[in-house]
Amino acid sequence: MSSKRLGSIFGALAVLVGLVAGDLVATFNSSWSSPVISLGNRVIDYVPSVVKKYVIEIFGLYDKVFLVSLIIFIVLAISIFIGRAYTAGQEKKAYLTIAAMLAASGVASVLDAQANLSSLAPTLVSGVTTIYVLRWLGAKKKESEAEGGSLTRRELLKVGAILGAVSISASALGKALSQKTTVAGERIAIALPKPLKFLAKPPADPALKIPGLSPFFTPNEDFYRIDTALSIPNLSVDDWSLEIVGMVKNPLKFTYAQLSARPVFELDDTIACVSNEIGGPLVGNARWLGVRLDDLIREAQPTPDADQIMGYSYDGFTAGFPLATLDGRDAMIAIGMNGEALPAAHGFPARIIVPGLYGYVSATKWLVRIELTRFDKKQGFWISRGWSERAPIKTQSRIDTPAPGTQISAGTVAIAGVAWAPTRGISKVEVRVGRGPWRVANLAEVMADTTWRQWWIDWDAKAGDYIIAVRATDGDGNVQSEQYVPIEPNGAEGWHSVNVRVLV
Ligand SMILES: Nc1nc2c(c(=O)[nH]1)N[C@H]1C(S)=C(S)[C@@H](COP(=O)(O)O)O[C@H]1N2
Ligand SMILES: [Mo]
Repeated sequence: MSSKRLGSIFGALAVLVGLVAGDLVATFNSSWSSPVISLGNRVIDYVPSVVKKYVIEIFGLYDKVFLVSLIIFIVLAISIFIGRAYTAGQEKKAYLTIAAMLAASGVASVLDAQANLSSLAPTLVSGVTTIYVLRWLGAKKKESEAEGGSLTRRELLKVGAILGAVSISASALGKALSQKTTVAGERIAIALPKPLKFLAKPPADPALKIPGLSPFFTPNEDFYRIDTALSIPNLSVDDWSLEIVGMVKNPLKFTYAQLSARPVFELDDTIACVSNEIGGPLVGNARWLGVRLDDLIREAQPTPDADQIMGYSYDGFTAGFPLATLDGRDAMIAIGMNGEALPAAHGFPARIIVPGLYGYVSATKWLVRIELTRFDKKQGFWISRGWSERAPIKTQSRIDTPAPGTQISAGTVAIAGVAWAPTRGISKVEVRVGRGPWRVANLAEVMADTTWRQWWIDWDAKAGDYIIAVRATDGDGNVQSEQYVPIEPNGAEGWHSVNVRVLV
């Protein structure tokens, strides 16, 4: 085998085993992260302002995997370089490159939100392991050469198998350890406090009769997830606390037990992401359980010049909204979602929910601190990245069924979907098929203006190709406008439409 090739394999093996070792060590302490995750976190911090247009691609549901893969790919490319240098006898070059990688990873690690100096541990372990494995491989090679031959394919396979087995067991051990230390079990065991008054059960859900229509309550496992977290924060209620600080006369601090011992109430509220495209899936409705935010803020006694409420996540994310938003609406610190403790992905153990505001300016998950401050002093995470400082949810409507591009057979077809405009409510939804007239759709009964409203209409479909469009009117009488406006900087506008083919 050529020395170059051998070098590539040595480098890749050494760095891979090093990374696995770093990952394993990262599970030992909640303020430590795997080097790859820390590097990814820094990409998320700094890249969006440069490639603003692609933010949703970066933070969307699937592309975190892409980001992590990209980092691993780059690291592997560098590791091949390291291995080749080492086997070519340029040990200094190899060590310097390793040192540079460690420096990058070390800097990335100490910049994590909960990091301290000890957070360098995974990086150091990765580095030491990499160097150790590289030297071990180098020694094996020399051994074979001293015996007059060179490392055979067979020997190399053996070496690779040993390292593979070590890595696989180490990462399995890491998984087992991190599962043991996750709060999954603790979350299930939590008995949520009872509200003074339970909200009534909503009227019969039309989605039961209309296939394809979104159910009124989005099940937690289907609820959209958007955040900048590469690994979901794993917070135990035993260590968790929430402080209310900043421009207040009476700073407050609550443990989980103290917070959930306060009066709690239920709220049916639809939350939406500003990055939701027309007709997109980044919106959901839930029955939230929580503590009134206005009561807490009043108790903290904001100073007269405070004008912004900033939520801080455990992982460093921030979102701020006007103090004046607390105009009597049911903003809350939520601890429950659809009858369960908040799922880990949705902010366990506590998050903010403010009816009528997009998530990026309000809905801080893994909430640990609320700061009263001023807009001219502090900006939330997305504001310096080009998104609007104030962002009420715009009136939107979506066709759930028929799905775009489907072929349906002629006859009576249900056209149905959801429309939302929290906190204004929805007063009318109209549907247009082809060049036909706007027809007023049936609206599900709802109990609050903070939720979406399901709508449906029967269509006597005849053979042909059609474009179906929908528009909603909010509770203030404003009709959703046709003019397309992109999601940046404060939410998309325009009508949702789908094309369908009706067959005879
Ligand atoms: N800690 C934290 N909270 C966050 C975010 C985040 O990136 N980190 N994203 C916000 C955004 S942009 C949205 S749209 C909502 C989404 O909430 P969900 O994931 O529960 O649907 O959470 C908000 N809260
Ligand atoms: Mo969002």
